[in-house]
Amino acid sequence: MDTTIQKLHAREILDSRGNPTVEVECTLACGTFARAGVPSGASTGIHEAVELRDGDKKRFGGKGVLNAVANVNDKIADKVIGMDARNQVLIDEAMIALDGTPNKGNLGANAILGVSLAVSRAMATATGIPLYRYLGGPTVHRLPVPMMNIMNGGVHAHWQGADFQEYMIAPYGASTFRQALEWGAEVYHALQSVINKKGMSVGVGDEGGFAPHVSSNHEPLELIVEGINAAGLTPGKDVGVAMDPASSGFFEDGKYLLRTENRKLSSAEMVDYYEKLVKDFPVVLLEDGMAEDDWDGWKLLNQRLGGIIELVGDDLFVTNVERIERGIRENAANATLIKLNQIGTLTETVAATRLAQFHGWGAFVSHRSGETVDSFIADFTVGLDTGHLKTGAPARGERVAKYNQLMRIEEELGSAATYAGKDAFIRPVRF
Ligand code: 2PG
Ligand code: MG
Repeated sequence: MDTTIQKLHAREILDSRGNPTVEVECTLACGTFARAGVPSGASTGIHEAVELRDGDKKRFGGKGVLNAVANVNDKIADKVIGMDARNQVLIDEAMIALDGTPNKGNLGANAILGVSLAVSRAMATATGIPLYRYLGGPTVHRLPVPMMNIMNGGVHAHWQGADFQEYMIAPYGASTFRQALEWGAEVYHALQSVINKKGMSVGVGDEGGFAPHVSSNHEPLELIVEGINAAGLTPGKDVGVAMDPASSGFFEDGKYLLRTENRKLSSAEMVDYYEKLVKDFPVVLLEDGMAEDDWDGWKLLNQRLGGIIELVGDDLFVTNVERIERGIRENAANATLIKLNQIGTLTETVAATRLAQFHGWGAFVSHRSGETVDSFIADFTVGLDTGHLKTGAPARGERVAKYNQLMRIEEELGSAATYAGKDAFIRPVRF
């Protein structure tokens, strides 16, 4: 079978927010064809790889990606066509070298990632091996806990809801992935009724979670606990909760600014705030509790809560091995978020995931707030056996595309499939 890359073609498509993004198609000499879509964040960390946007205000308010598309169709195609799709690492390295910057600012991480993912999917398709198995090998069999974001705030709700960006449910008490998803959808709908009955808005944010006006950042947790109970499940036992405050977004002049509560907190006070939430609610995971460069705040948070719950760095680590290494050295967290487009190639994303796993850290795979229907991260999560992922509410096509793919994988694995459940989390002390 000839797996030489014969053709690469990129185009501009729309993402789930109606903004342009990159889609790449790859054709191999044997005739195999595959396509990949690139996601896009809103609460992007300042240390992330560069998402190349045209800046031409006459198109999409400057958000066009025609330059990134041209970079694939011209420069990257020139380099990569003729290479063997078996050599993922060499292909990714060739693109990194061609870009020549530390942050992919030249070609754009959105251009590079589209090619990286399309090539690996083409190779998996050519071999007839499902993508999750191509990525993970013959022994993969564990389905992740779907961390469903059912209440949205922060920038994902245009600062109309809570200051905290994401409130997730973790149905770790289920016995299969399918059951976990069923519970999640039931809680989502029960929460909708709870919110509706209170006369609050049931409009949703960018990731499909409800985004009503609230007067504090613990109110969403109260509503969610009510929703879990209303769905006939037990908070803490069947379903836990998790949060991504995305606190870099409300860190100003060295203080955490909670607009809904009219309060400004120091790092130490913010840690106290989280400690109380963890005491009052069945929280199992907290992502980006502290801001992207507040290393001292992170260390304090990890001292206080790192032995009880999973503390995930997103903007802090940006899927970058150098930043994760520093986090491990300085004991600043116990888990890292994993987002393919924060770093820009499959090879580097796998390296970041493995680094965390080798050190006993959690690796929590994530979608972006701007998504396509590409479900690559579903296969990636099973292949790399990360035990948990977040990909939004159990609603909206671009979010359920990933959850539905995981149900297909579970079905295909049949009796070999297991569900990560409580083992998904790095600090099971809570349970
Ligand atoms: C996050 C993500 C995904 P965004 O902060 O974790 O939920 O948001 O894609 O906007 O960075
Ligand atoms: Mg985050």
